[in-house]
Amino acid sequence: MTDLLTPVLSARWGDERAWKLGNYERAGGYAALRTALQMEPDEVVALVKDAGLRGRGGAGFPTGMKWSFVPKDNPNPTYLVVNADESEPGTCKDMPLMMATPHTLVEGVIISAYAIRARYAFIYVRGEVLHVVRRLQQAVREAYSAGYAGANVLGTGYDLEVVVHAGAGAYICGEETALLDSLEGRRGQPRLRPPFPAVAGLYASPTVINNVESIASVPSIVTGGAEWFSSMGTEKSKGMTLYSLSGHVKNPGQFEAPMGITLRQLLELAGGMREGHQLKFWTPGGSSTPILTPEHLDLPLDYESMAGAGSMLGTKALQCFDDTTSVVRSTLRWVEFYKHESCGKCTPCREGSWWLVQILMRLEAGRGEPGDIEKILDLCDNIGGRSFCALADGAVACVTSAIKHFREEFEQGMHTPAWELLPYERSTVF
Ligand code: L3W
Repeated sequence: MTDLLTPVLSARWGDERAWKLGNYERAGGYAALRTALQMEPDEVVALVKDAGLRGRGGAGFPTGMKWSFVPKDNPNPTYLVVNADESEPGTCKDMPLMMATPHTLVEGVIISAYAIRARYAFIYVRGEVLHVVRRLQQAVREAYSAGYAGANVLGTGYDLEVVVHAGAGAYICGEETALLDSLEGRRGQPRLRPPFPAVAGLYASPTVINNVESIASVPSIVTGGAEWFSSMGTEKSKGMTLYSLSGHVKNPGQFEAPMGITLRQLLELAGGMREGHQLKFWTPGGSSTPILTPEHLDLPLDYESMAGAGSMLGTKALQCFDDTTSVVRSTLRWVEFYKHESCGKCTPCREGSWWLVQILMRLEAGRGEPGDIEKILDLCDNIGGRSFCALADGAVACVTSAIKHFREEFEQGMHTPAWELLPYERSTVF
């Protein structure tokens, strides 16, 4: 089974002090930057396009295509922003990457900024993770002293400033336009798109925003080539990627494997579900992606197959829940999170998530009222797709999919509390 693993981004995570520049260089680090700097910026963009890299932050938008949207004749500066505000429930791949080998990201930042002709790059890190902020700041300092960043990068005449910026702990700031507002010093709230950031982003200038894993994949593409990268994965979802397994599995953690592997294969790598229990439901990419069931265990984890099953690949945060988990209770927990994190700008999301929590609370307590399920579905219909950003869509995706697959558990909420329905309700997760 272990031959399914393709450690590239995670290859050095176990090495001693892998975060230090010297160790990163001894393992071949920054060779990709030297190669890229000998290419024309447009050649680097073409390479990433040919590789077929798609955004690893959830939506899977083609990275090279996004880079090519940056207008060439714009008088304003172009910016590169890395979205390191990882906070989606279940999502936990970017933080270990930045802690273990921060230079993979820093090298990716410098190559990507060069490709889009940016002279300023920002890494926006989630505020709560001070240890990650410090680790990145140290890596950026090391890159400056070695001449990889700053004025005249490696004597090529290319100047680049790299700034590590810590957010203040709001989930909404992981939404790209709210992140830009926050970076500009304002309260983070989503902007209406279009215009997309690639055209009018930070300070209304062309801005490429990519997820940590997307940018960290760039050095390996420069070194390995487009053909090597696109030889992994499926026809439309290329390359290797980090899958995060959590929940009731024996050995939770990060598993780097080609796109298109199945959850059944990943579960074998993770030692299976905990002893004596069966998988009941799972998320393909954090709580914003509709839940799936054991029936979907053999579906390839790629963008197309997940969409075909009525879900989405998202951040590949595979949260696995066993038969001791109440679907009603876990749905309530997720919606409480979205209610708390709603920025309040759009009424359907701000008010609707509050109402969802009220109804789910009484269903969880076995005090549901006739018509509650229909009320929930009607609310979801009026929340999803009716706000500026995807937070509202994420908030309802877990609810509608839970009702679709486990309606009878919600119906039982009319008379029986969730904690009386399951033999092992004191679950380790919920
Ligand atoms: C230029 C166009 N650019 C699209 C760009 C756009 C963005 C990217 C994807 O949400 C999902 C969401 C979460 N010209 C463009 C264009 N772009 N059309 O492409 O855009 P979009 O709108 O498809 O998605 P999004 O708003 O970026 C991302 C899901 O990911 N998700 C969230 C995870 C949260 C975290 C976290 O913890 N921080 O990662 C998980 O599944 O629900 O559906 O850059 O500008 N015509």
